[in-house]
This record gives sequence, structure tokens and C-alpha cells, in this order.
Amino acid sequence: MADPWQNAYDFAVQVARAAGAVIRNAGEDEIKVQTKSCAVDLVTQTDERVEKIIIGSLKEQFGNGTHCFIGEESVAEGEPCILTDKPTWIIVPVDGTTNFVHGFPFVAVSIAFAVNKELEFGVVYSCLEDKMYKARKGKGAFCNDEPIKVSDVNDINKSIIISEHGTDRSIEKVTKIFSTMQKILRIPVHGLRGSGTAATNMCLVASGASEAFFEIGIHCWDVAAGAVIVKEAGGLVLDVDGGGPFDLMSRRMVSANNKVIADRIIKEIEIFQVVRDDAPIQKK
Ligand code: LIP
Repeated sequence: MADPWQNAYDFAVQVARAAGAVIRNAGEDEIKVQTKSCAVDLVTQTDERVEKIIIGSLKEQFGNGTHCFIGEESVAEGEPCILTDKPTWIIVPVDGTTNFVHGFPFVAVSIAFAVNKELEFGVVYSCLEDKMYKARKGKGAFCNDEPIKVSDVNDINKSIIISEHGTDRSIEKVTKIFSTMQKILRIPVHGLRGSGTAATNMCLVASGASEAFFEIGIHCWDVAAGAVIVKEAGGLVLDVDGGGPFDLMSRRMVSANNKVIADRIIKEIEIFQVVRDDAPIQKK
């Protein structure tokens, strides 16, 4: 039976590659910083422009009004962030905006597609590395068209673990984030890392460069595509609370190469509350 979404999958790869070129060629003005939820939650003209290019191209290709769109910058401008059963594109135009502003060499375009609330495929283009990660549900994961697999490390003491500290600088959250990192470092593990982009971090787990990535505070658009890529590379994506099922809208997850590593990491994570992505918008 023909894959109903093969065309959409192939088109998403083209769109991600084109978006990556716009990011690489961004001029001075287009890297100028504005802030969103706080002083360190950055956005640039390029984030907004690239999101418009991606959604515009997808609407042109699939514009019969049956597809829905969840984009980081559209939600920041007040669009709802609700996942329905309809075919839905989940987009972060520039993942790693702070890296982009500073010239720190990890910036990704992430495009995922869900139907009936089920992720069908994910595309992450790490545009400064020119690495195109992609995965179609049930068909494996690839980087630049080469198959990728998670690492087979089972021993936590031989692992590299990735996490990020996000943009919330409240003492409660910063204390819990670094207490968790300290406990994981002292297991001991070989090392802790963070590229500054959740989408890239998940692709590092999918390609076996790290055994796990966890974060509380990310958004659905940061991890949707990476979740398909990790799973299709033989890994798993779970909730940080007891390793329950991954909830795309919960703004928290642990992705790992296997259950042994995932469970060992989850034991150390100090959970703090964040507002769900699909929480009703608070009227100002
Ligand atoms: C970033 C995430 C990262 C997180 C940052 C930020 P952005 O996304 O990829 O994991 O730690 O706070 O949310 O804002 O660059 O698209």
C-alpha cells in the first residue's frame, strides 16, 4: 500500500534544507535580538521569517485547509498550541536561537508531522553542520541518507548524558536543574554535555554520540521531530516522572538509547512544574 504521507515527508526535507540556507545566509540585521518570555528567551527576525517561509511553503503544497500548523513563533504571537486529530505540522524554525545570535555552531530547523495525535515523521536539519536527520514511523532513522542507530552502551558509568538549563532563571528551577546535573555527574558518568538545541541533542542520542538527553521546560516543537528520530534509531522517549509514556505537550522528556540508562537517569531528575503547551491561554 502506498504511504499516504511519503510526499509530505519528502517535501518536509526539501523545506528544511531551504530554511537552513536562509539561516546560514542571514545578514547582520536579521540576527538582531528581541526578547520573548524573559530577558534570555531570544528571538530574531530570522526566526519569524524562516517560520513564515516554512508554513507558507507547506500551505502552498498542502493548502486545502485540512492541515494544521503549530509553530514556535506563531504561538508566541498568540496562535493556539492545540494538537487535534487533523494532519498537523509542528515547527521550530531556528532551534538554538541563542546559539544563532552568538555564532555558536549548533542551529537546527525542526519539522514534525502528526495525524490523529500520532507522530508520523520528523526532520531535523542541523544547518551549520549540514546534517539532515530524518525518520518515518516504521522505516528507520537516517543522517544524510545513512542509517543511524542509538549506542549499545548499557553501563551508565560509560555514558555521556546531555541536558540543558533552558531560559527560566528562577532560583527554584536553577537549583533543581544543577542539583540534578550534579547527582548525574557523580554517578559517575563519562560526561555531561549540551549543544543548546533540543532537536540536535535528540539527534546526537539517535546517532549514538550520547546515551541520553533530558530536559524540563522544552516545548513540543523542540522535541516532536527528534522523538520520531530517536525511536526509529532504536531508542525510547519517556516522561521524566517514573518513565511513564511521553506526553508531547507536557514540556518535559527523557530520550535514551535503552531502558536501563533511561531509568538510571530518571532516578536522579528533580522535577519542577512548568505550564503545559496546550494549557488554556491566560487572559492578560
Ligand atoms: C531552545 C531549546 C533548548 C532549550 C532552550 C531553548 P529555542 O529552543 O532547543 O533545549 O534549553 O532554552 O528553548 O528557543 O532556541 O528554539
